[in-house]
Amino acid sequence: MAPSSLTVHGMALSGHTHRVELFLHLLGLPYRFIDAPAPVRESAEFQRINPLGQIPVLQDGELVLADSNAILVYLAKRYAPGSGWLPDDPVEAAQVQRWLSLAAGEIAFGPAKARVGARWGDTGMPAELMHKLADKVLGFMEASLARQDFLAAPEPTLADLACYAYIAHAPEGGVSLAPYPHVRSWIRRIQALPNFVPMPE
Ligand SMILES: N[C@@H](CCC(=O)N[C@@H](CS)C(=O)NCC(=O)O)C(=O)O
Repeated sequence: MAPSSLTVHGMALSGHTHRVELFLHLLGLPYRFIDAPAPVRESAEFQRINPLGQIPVLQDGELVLADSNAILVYLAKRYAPGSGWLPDDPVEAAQVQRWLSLAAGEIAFGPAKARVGARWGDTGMPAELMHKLADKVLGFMEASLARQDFLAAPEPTLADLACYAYIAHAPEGGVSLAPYPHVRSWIRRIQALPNFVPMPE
């Protein structure tokens, strides 16, 4: 199905935004990007499209959809139905959901928050907790990627896209990837996908 007109509200240094832009690039879907820094997100106009005041938000014609992982699911179902991005196999589908939950939980509050703390200042979370979450999720990722090339299935899925940016950029938050060789190989495999776009350093 051809897109009506896709718009992403986001920020270039947001890993949540990056996963959406990455998937749009991998699918070859053109879109308009609207920058939404804090003053924009706090405006009444923006809060009409996402009352939580968060980016990313996708607009597709009349549809307005917030939450990066929800947007990935929508794009897969709408523009890549039946593809491996969101597998039908019950176990693989469950594994994708597990990693989407980790992306919204341990990864968001671990390595992603540690990066925010290092780059932009106080996160309101103790550094020790962020690093503990990062170690926990990276250890689990390392064990999973020792068994197969991608997180949820033998081929890349939404799970890999949702987890990529904040793991690849974890060193910006003082989280070293040196102890995780399988994670580092996985990062290179994602970067080798056709039409991959990086998140700026
Ligand atoms: N669950 C949301 C989280 C998005 C999120 O935390 N976005 C950050 C930027 S990376 C944001 O908008 N923060 C502003 C705020 O929470 O007020 C998603 O996956 O889209």
